[in-house]
Amino acid sequence: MSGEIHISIVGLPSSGKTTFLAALWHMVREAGSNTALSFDRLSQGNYEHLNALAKRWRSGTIQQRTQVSGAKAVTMRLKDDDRQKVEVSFPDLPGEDFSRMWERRELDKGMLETLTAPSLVLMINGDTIKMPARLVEWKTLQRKLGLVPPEKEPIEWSADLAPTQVRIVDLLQMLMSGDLNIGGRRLALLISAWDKVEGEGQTPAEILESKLPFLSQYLRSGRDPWTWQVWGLSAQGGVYEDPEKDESFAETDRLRDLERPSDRIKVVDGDAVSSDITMPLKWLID
Ligand SMILES: Nc1nc2c(ncn2[C@@H]2O[C@H](COP(=O)(O)OP(=O)(O)OP(=O)(O)O)[C@@H](O)[C@H]2O)c(=O)[nH]1
Ligand SMILES: [Mg+2]
Repeated sequence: MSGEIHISIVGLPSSGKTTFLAALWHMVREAGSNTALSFDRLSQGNYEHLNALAKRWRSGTIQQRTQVSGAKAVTMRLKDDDRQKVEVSFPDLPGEDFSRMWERRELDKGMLETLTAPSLVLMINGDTIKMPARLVEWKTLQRKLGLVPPEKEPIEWSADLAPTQVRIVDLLQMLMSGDLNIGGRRLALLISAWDKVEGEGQTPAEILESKLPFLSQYLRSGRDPWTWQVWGLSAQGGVYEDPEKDESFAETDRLRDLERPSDRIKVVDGDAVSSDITMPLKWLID
């Protein structure tokens, strides 16, 4: 590996993209941290944005929603153990862009470069997976709870009622067709907010299988040439506080009390757990 590598981070709104970048930048800059990819040197560019994200992350404050007009490309110069250098650029895009792509079948020309990157990080927030409700069960439950008046109007279909995995599979198929089809690509699937799902005692592959069976089947079927792997990622280690809601949690205090901020991070690969948030990136560019 050498030169410049474009890695794009894709994911629906609030899937954890900006938090991932914040934790990554903090960790490669933290004194004494030991990661598969490490910080090489500053190159020309604007690090203010990354520094601001990392500062916010360290303080235990949730990231602001990325604004449609506020998309920023960030570039990091990293190196691996063999001192091979790589310049990784990640556009920090708002999830709304991906939602819009799905809902309106529109492709913003400005997103073309992002969407044709040979390596993708796909984030899915493990805490907010919208599961497909079996209609029959749903109806029965509603009736039992007395929520359905006898002759109620059917609820009109709207895009935001669609299950997470339906949107994701469709996005992945769009990435493999038409102008976006550049052939085989690598996909690192990160199930974020892992601290919220780990209590279920399942591996990331098992969560994929049980909570996102349609996505799992799509990827395993090999219908589209993805080389993929799944990780669990807790980029915060737990809940962070929203200053707009005046939140203050004991859990966040505990995270702030850890000796090194990077001790908050958990990257889960099968049964193996580490705090090396660069592992999925290392896999992507190897
Ligand atoms: N518990 C927990 N929550 C997390 C973690 N990582 C992200 N979140 C939460 O997920 C929400 C969304 O995170 P963001 O990083 O802003 O998501 P995004 O994909 O950049 O969202 P947009 O900019 O709107 O597209 C926030 O409320 C975070 O606190 C984590 O490791 N643990
Ligand atoms: Mg964001």
